[in-house]
Amino acid sequence: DNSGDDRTPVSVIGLGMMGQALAGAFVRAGHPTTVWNRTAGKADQLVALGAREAGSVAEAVAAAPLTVVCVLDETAVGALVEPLEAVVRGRVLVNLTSGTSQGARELGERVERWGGRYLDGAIMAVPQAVGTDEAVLVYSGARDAFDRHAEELRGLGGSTYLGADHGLSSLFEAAVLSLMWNLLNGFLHGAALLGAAGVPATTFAPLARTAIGTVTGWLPDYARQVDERSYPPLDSTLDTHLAAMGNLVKESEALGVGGELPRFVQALAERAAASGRGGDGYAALVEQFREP
Ligand code: FVH
Repeated sequence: DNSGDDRTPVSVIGLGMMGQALAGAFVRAGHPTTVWNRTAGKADQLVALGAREAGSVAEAVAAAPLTVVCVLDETAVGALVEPLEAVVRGRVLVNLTSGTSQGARELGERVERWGGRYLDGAIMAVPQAVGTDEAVLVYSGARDAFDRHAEELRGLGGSTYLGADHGLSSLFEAAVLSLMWNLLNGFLHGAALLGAAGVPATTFAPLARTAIGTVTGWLPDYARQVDERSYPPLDSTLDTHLAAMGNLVKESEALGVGGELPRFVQALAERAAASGRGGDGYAALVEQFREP
């Protein structure tokens, strides 16, 4: 039954691309939904679908036991939350804005000092995926608030509770973004190399997908080695990788393709080898990140 009669009212602060998608998912799931955005006009479509537009952030928060905030950055969140001391008591604030773990902890401390419950979260999905199982959302902070609103949050996508530390969601988001950017940079560097020889990126893409799949399969063993801080070579040694890294640097230079990325990778491996890890497996490079 999506009539809205028995559904928990929710509020959404921030109606950028992501906020619109979040509010839209709540409206479609039948939740009486109150929305607010700094700039007027962005609520119109949602209002046409049945949402109510609040005149202020405080009015929006007061309208529901659960408020989701999704704006540009944590500085904007800090300013929006400032006047909420009087209304947040007994309510749950979920912040899905990208930020830092320290910022999340400070905001959590502030909201809970005011008598509210705070969940920090991260969305690992594009707006189009919100409301489907393809969207991955993670939350950290007040467990009771996560449990109380599990059904509402589940309506936004697959939801995972990470732990009581408010900072965990931001840390997971940072780790996933690091992974994605490094993966994409590797693909784009490879595409530039092949492009210099006239090979289109579309020809490279299928092989790149296979290589990413192969690396994905290595992750469980690498993760175990990282946790155990022990790196016996599983496939090849760092010294073998180092030789091939030299080829990548040479190819990049010969073809006039930016060499910063391969030189950085080579420098990490050289440092590891110089510290006596040349006979270890690739996962030993984690020590170069742990102790830069
Ligand atoms: N879009 C995506 O794919 C992702 C994926 C995963 C993580 N995010 C994060 O979500 C946050 C919002 O992103 P967004 O895509 O909705 O961003 P915009 O479309 O640019 O909308 C930004 C909204 O923030 C409002 N805003 C900005 N500054 C302030 C402020 N000082 N006070 C109040 N509101 C502010 C802005 O309002 P307006 O410009 O319309 O008045 C928009 O509503 C972000 O953290 C992503 O990293 C997105």
